[in-house]
Amino acid sequence: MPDVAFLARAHLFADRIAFCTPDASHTYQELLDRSAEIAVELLQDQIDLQEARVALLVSPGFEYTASQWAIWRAGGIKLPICLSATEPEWEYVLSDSQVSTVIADTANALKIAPLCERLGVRLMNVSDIHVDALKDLPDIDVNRRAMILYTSGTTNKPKGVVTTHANIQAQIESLIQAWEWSSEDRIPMFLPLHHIHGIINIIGCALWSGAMVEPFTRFEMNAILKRVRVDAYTLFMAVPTIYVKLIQMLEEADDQDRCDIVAGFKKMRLMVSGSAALPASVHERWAQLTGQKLLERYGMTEIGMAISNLYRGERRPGSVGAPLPGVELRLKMENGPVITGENEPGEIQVRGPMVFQAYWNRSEATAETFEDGWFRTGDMAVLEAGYYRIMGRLSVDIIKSGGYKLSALEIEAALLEHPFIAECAVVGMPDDTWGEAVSAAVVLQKGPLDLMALREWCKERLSVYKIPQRLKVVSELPRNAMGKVTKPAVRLLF
Ligand code: MLC
Ligand code: AMP
Repeated sequence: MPDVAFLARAHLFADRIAFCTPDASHTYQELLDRSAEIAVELLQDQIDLQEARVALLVSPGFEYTASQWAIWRAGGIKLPICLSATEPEWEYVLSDSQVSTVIADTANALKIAPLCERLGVRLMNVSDIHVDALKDLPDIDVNRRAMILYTSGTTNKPKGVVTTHANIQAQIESLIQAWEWSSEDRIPMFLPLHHIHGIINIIGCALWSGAMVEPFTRFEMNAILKRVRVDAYTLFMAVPTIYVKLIQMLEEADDQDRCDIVAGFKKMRLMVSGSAALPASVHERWAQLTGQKLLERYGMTEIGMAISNLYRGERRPGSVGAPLPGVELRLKMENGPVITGENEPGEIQVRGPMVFQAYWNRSEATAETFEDGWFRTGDMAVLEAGYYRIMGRLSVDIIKSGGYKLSALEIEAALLEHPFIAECAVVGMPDDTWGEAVSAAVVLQKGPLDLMALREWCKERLSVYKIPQRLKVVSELPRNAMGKVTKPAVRLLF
């Protein structure tokens, strides 16, 4: 069986800069050396981690990636976790995936130490890792499991999406071919590194190509724009909310500022939007302001990227384009036939080497999500003049806010723990900035309760992007004859 290829790729670019920040830059050789050191520390006296789960709680950048490579080189499975999650959310993913070790940087190690102690999980502070002697590391088969990403869905709790090294390679190679990545590329990285957008499309593709990444701890607009003004980047990848925020900023900027920033965007060879629907109006406004036609693409944690507008060819506002290299795609009616023509909507189903292996420890959920070997995305689309247009989701319980996928059921379960709340229903309402805004209708058993108080209470329990942005107190929830809450009617309450 062939070995994983990321190490061989890195050797090709050993002297090139992989990561660059205002304080330091690091070459591919440094990544190789540092990852070997961390791998030795991870292994202690073992020769292979044999797919032990190692959680990663490190800010984006050189140490994050060196730790990721170390986990892989030592034979483990990488589990990146959300830096801003609450302790109960961390506890859930660490327990569900039976993590053996957490690698954290100093700030995050302090935060997660009590939980690690309580769960009996080894905690390694990456800043403290210095080994005197390296040792042989195991050969890693490409079909070994490499990563678990937790994704929210139609169940109350998030599920772990397991991908192998082969899946990850297929996801990366498809994008490199479609978008013509090269070692001359330079890209800012400001998305969270516990989701595929940042992990695969940005860091994964960049490092496979020998390109340079400038990491930011979050979307630090001013710092990023400072670099855009001096033509620091050839590529830019973001979620629609970020383009909305950038448009607002450009519209408010004075003429000179706008001119300088726009000049930087104009020179980039490609700007991509994804993770949520890009409204055609945002696509058009961005083109008016910067001359750049955004390339919209469609993907999902379970499959990587599946559909993309063309790098050299049409970029149609409101459409996601055509299947990417290596992706087999079909539209199918629920409990009905496969759609063969255009203009008939159906569920997007995907097959190919990029499709994930399984949900961690959930064989039933895994089986349910495949139909005749095709992965069911749960997204509806229609083919129009050769391009796919996303029409929405089969489930009303999935919300996309600022590119994060959220489960209405998970948020409802948390809200029901509030001592004042007797019943609740959560929906995503259309929102110009966030795409959808988490909106909660509640029936109180005690009161009063306003949005500010509810948000404050939620902060201990839910990541901030899951916390309701709208609240409606009602005397009863709309229900059908069976007594089930009807979400379309809940939407009408807002
Ligand atoms: C931040 N806030 C959010 C939010 N992000 N609220 C709702 N939804 C979100 N997504 C909150 C903040 O906590 C803060 O709350 C207030 O909104 C304003 O914060 P901000 O500082 O202005 O926001 P910012 O930090 O700039 O974050 C916006 C963002 C971020 C868009 C940069 O949400 C983000 O990085 N999203 C990308 C997520 C992602 O990578 N998804 C890809 C999944 S993979 P308060 O209370 O403090 O005021 C996938 C597959 C695929 O989908 O196809 O790619
Ligand atoms: P996640 O599960 O977090 O990986 O999010 C994947 C989901 O994001 C998909 O199932 C879609 O619902 C949504 N998505 C991703 N890209 C797009 C896009 N370009 N347009 C509309 N929805 C998208």
